[in-house]
Amino acid sequence: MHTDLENTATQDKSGTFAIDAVRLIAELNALAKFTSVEPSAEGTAVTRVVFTEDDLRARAWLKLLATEAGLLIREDAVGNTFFRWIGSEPNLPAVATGSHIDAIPHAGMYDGTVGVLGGLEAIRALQRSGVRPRRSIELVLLTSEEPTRFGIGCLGSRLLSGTLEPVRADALHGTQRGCEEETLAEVRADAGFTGPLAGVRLFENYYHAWVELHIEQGPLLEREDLPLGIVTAIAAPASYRFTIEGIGGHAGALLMPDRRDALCAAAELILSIERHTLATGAIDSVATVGTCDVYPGAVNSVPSRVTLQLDIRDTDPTRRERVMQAVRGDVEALAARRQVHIAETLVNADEPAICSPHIVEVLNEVCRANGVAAKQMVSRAYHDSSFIARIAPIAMLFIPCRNGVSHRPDEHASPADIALGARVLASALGKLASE
Ligand code: HGY
Ligand code: MN
Ligand code: MN
Repeated sequence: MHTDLENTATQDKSGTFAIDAVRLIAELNALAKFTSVEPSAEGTAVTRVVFTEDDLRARAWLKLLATEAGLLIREDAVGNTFFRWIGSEPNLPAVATGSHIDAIPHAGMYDGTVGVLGGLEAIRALQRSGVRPRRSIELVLLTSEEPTRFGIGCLGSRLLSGTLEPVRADALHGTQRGCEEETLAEVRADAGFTGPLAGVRLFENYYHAWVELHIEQGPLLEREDLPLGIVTAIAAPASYRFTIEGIGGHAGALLMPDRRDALCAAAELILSIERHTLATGAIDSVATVGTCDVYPGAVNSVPSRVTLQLDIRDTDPTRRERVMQAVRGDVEALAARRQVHIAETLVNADEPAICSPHIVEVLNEVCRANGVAAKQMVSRAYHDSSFIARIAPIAMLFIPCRNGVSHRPDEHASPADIALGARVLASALGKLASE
């Protein structure tokens, strides 16, 4: 016999659960303090790179909160951490929610953390309401959603879903300057995560349903004055590394006609990427060269080697590939003209993730019951849900972020929007866990 969530006395009329917004916001502010960056005039700057002291301290703090909530904790070999509330029928596939707490350098305090702490508060709200879900409900902290340290995003969820080979993952080297020698295998072991990565993978339909709460990281909800978005698809991310090798030399003595300047060639390559992306005429085609490492990096030395990291995305992977083909044509011509060598390395090229129509409908039902208008939308940011989608039906809930800003210290979501997102999440998890 399982408790029918719909008739629980402690729910309010719309079948939703009271969120302790004060506690949730306080916990978000507390989590934001696990960072090494100086306070920024623009807002609460956070840098929390995976497996750094800040990350490990934040994980330990989160485990204390989860223990207080009576959740069972499991960590896998790459640090994905599972906080389970056992249901009345524990052998059924669980319902899960979660996100990430790692943050890129000088980022904001809401990207990922709203999904982790909002998910925890959603579970506590369900607990406070007195329900006992049929299916267990699990909060998941996913390791290294950001590509900062190892150059590939969603490391933990890729391994969970079998999208990244364990051997390749452990051999990944650091991509941050001065960390090129470290490997994931060493870094995760130093952080206390040992054991074979092959044991991380979860089987198909390990979860009955997965819902991730996240800030939109774009301007649409705020522009349309809507408090919630329901994601129907997640754009297809890809990333590449380009190494340009020329000939270095003395900035004074090496004459211009004799130069094979790697940085000038890199500049042409970056503009080629921008030009071909704009040329698609599609608003969903985006490309960014976010890092440019110049060697030897001295003002009076002609650059002999440059490494670029390209992040290119589209809702249509074939259109994304057409841009890459056009860039490759330019690369060939520019390498010949400038007599430099340009090597392209594929890091990842993923398909878009399609959300489960059933879970999308459950989210819409909950929004209707709460009298909340929600926008059906595509996510242009990628998320761990992109890869959980390979092994379970997923959907995402978005809340607005001020001016659509993210990955910056002035990233901001309002307490009211965060609380509403957690409230709708709680109701959806409760419904899905009673299926
Ligand atoms: O880059 C992304 O889309 C995500 O925020 N890591
Ligand atoms: Mn991010
Ligand atoms: Mn994120």
